[in-house]
Amino acid sequence: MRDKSNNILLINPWIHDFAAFDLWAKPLGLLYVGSTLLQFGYDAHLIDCLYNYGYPYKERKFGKKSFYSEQIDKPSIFNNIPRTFKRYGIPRDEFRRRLKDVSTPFMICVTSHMTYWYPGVFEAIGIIKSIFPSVPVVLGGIYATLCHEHAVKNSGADYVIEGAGELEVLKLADNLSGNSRDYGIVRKWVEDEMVPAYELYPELDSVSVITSRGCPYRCSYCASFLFESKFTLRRPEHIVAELESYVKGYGVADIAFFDDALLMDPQRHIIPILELLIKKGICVRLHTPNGVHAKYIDQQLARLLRVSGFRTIRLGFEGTSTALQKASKNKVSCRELESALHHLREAEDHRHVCNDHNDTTWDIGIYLLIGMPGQTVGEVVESIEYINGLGAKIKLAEYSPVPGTEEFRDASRLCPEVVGEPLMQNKSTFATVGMGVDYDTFDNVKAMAKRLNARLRDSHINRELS
Ligand code: B12
Repeated sequence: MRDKSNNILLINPWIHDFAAFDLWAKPLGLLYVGSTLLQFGYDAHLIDCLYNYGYPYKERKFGKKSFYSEQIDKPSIFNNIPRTFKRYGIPRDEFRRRLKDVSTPFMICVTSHMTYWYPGVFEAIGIIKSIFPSVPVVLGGIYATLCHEHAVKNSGADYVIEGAGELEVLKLADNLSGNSRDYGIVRKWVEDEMVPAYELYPELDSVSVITSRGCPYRCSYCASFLFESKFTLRRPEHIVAELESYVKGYGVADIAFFDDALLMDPQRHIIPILELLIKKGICVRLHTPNGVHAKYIDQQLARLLRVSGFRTIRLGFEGTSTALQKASKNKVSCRELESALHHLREAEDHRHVCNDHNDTTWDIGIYLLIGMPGQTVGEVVESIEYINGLGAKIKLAEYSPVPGTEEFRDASRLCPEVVGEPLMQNKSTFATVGMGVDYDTFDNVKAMAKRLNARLRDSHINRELS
């Protein structure tokens, strides 16, 4: 064993973007990496630039938050976008102060999320290097995986690791510190026992969780398969024990599921999870900020979602165009969407497990992907009107071209810059330059959806009052 520092520093960097909201987001990948390091003998310390650490933020519905933010200069490539650009997260000086407060680590792990958020990653690495010039910096996560070469060339990290990082980081830490061990044991623990290292936060009012890895679907616009080629489900008892520990141990009020396919194989997975949550009387608001598959929502599942305490449900929908439905390998048809909505509405009369809560509303919205290559404005408008006609809330999701996906090829033909410059993969940017549709048109489409949602809200309120 080494006699030097045993400390590893974990960093969740800032977001640089036009907009960012905290949908109960925690850097899950980094927390899993941290959990592995802690389990196998290292000390870990976390600086999460997106945690508020006492800085002001606005509270939104169901514990959602706005991040603390400061306006910064736009990268020049965004000059034609008439919106302000911000650094979301703690001030730079706070980050510096926190780095100086930790005892010198022997390795620093930095995570990354959206590919187009790399400037926040680079900024963090630059500051880290100015304070700890000789400590190796390891970069992993979504950007590091999807834009590996870009990260190797430009990030300033000493190591850039692709894909799942638990084992790789432990091997590297062992290597740097002269340790050796049986990685079969580690692999087994990662598969069966691991939970994210939430103990690294001073306090928590919400957490995000993942109950499965990978995705059995191969949607043409999604890169999930590049992170995990296999779809694996965790054991329901293990998941419920984890959720219970957050509610009882930290007193969290909100839990968000970050799975790619939460409802897949319902009889084996989500149904036993929800039944167990209900049986144990665990009272917490549950959310799926990531869209779920409407086709699995039948009467039984809708009631269980309701009774177990789900408050935010987002259904993924590729639009009314059959060509786009095909691009998602027919993940959801109009008929399936209508049927799911029907069951969810019918389930609304059921009380959920926290009967002491006065506010029992649930927030159901339908994600509609806009700005896909080949998608026309007419198709988008038709889909918006269709969703509104179903009496459902429209949540527009602007398309981000994701490297490694089938759709990326088409996107790069329309806008070659997306290949070499990840900033051009920003969902806001693409709407402006990529598809030959101008920014105003997208703004008008967004305004239309907003208007229809407002009208729908008013009609619900009127119905409740009458
Ligand atoms: C949950 C999720 C969200 C959540 C939360 C996001 C967040 N801020 O955390 C919500 C719903 C908010 C969201 C929103 C969006 N998302 Co999203 N999301 C995901 C999803 C499904 C899971 C991410 C996750 O938490 N995985 C679980 C953890 C455990 O995995 P992980 O973070 O990858 O960590 C592992 C490794 O990466 C690695 N690792 C991580 N950190 C580190 C650090 C070190 C040092 C090392 C060595 C390794 C390492 O090890 C970890 C453990 O194995 C991914 C798909 C996917 N499967 O990755 C898409 C994904 C990231 N999202 C994507 C997209 C397109 C979007 C949206 C643009 C969709 C839209 N149009 O609105 C928005 C963008 C939001 C914004 N403000 O710009 C794209 C990426 C786009 C891009 N260009 O980067 C993905 C890849 C899906 C896709 N379409 O391919 N998303």
